[in-house]
Amino acid sequence: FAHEHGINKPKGYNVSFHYNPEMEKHHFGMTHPMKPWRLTLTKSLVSAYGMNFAMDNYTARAATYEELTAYHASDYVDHLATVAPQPQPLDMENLNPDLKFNLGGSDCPLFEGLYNYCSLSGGASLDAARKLCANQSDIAIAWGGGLHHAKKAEASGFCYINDIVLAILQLLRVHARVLYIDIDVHHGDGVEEAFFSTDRVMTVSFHKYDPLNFFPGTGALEDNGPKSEHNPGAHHAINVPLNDGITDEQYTSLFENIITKVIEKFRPGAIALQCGADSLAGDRLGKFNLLVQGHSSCVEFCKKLNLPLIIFGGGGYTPKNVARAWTYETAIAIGHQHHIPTQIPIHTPWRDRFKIDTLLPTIQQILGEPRQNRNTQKKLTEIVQHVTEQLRFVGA
Ligand code: VJV
Ligand code: CA
Ligand code: ZN
Repeated sequence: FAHEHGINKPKGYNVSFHYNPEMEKHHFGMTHPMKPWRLTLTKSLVSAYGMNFAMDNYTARAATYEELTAYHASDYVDHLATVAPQPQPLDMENLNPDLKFNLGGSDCPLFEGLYNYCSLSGGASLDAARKLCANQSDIAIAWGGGLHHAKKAEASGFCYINDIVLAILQLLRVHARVLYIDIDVHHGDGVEEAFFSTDRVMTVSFHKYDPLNFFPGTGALEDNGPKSEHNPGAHHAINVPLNDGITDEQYTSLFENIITKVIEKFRPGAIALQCGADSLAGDRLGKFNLLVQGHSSCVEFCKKLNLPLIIFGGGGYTPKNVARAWTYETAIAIGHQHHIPTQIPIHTPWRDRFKIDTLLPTIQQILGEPRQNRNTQKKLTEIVQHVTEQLRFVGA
């Protein structure tokens, strides 16, 4: 069998895939939008395409207590490790939230096996980061990570442990500067906050911004890091606030324009890319008009920069769309995107869950009618102008 003899795996370019099937066994609650099962659907589609033969596949281990406390407060991690799971709430309102760490409310419920789930997500991202550090992977993929809202001592927005921060801390051991890019529809506030005071990490988040109506309400264009000129982190947070309905064309051009300028000035040694799939059209929480093509063009662009690249998952609340995007992005990582059939393989487990039998559905297939685009060209030009001005303060 050609596959099993590694004939499909090009020598000299390594992609590693870090995944643990135990993650899917955890449930946030019946109607909670976060479904760990989307990781199983993704893995099943990646395997159905045979992509596993072109990558190094690792069963991710759980992160240790010491690894988690490299960023998180030990009293918070202790609490996560020992707190009793609460009975699944019957409705959205929860009467007894543990206010100390923002645990136990409807966004961040205390479900069975929570600590295991958090450690597995952290372990996958740490393994991925270490493969890059050791020069054993050119691209390392951890779809179970990307939980960008978690704070040092607080859960937030479906996130408990910030696996991205843990992974970037590893990358900083061997790279002077790391660029963090976040295409989840939500603001990457937890990662921004963790590296607020350093000039060794630049964070760039693209997100829907509507402070009163959309979570987490931060990430305005003008928020670029500490205002004090004496703080090295000043100007090292870039925020790209967007409105509903943005299209592939607008998003791709904005992304390439901004990231090109950022790379030129910041000159990172490695890139960490959070690929939250809730920025896709048809997401349960997000309201953009992005297709798999537009979303994945960000991955393709980052790959072409030829820097060590770690890719995380993140949000994504319509599992079939999440699996399509993350599968296509896996194909980009291994360079198979132009060679794979767009029709979902007949032998794909849970094939019927995809409803539409193509990997690259059109906006009409997904939504019928696209969402109204509330992004004007004028606003997007203003954003690029502001970012360009911020970057004048960055670099030698
Ligand atoms: O908007 C919020 C916070 C509230 C309080 C809690 N209620 C339920 C909603 C309003 C102010 N939270 C956001 C959190 C989004 C997290 C996104 C995470 C990521 O994609 O960036 C990275 C993984 C929010 N939006 C929608 C919901 N929460 C939501 C939560 C539910 C729910 C329906 C919607 C929780 C439980 C149930 N339904 C049953
Ligand atoms: Ca984002
Ligand atoms: Zn999100």
